[in-house]
Amino acid sequence: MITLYDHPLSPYGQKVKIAMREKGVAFETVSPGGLGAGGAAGAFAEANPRAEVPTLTDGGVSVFDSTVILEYLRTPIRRLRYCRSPPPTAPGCG
Ligand SMILES: N[C@@H](CCC(=O)N[C@@H](CS)C(=O)NCC(=O)O)C(=O)O
Repeated sequence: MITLYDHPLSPYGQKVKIAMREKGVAFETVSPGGLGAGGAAGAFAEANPRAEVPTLTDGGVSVFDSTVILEYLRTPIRRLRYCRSPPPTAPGCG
């Protein structure tokens, strides 16, 4: 499952959520504590040393910056991870 660290008022987060919903990518959102106040910690801070939203984690992969996240969502690496388990004929697994 993809986790998207996000804040409801972040336009960068909106951009990523729109793209994922359009692509039909399942994800959960987490609103990290301490955002913008120098108090980010835990898995969020480990995933993004800049402690900014949006930050996406996908298994052991962490991606941040909304434009880079959009690139990640359409990379062959992303498709390989998505298509690893059957059925290989799932949408986008060609
Ligand atoms: N270039 C980044 C900008 C992300 C960004 O500025 N996020 C803001 C919220 S809209 C943030 O997390 N600020 C927290 C901080 O600066 O401490 C992107 O496109 O994702």
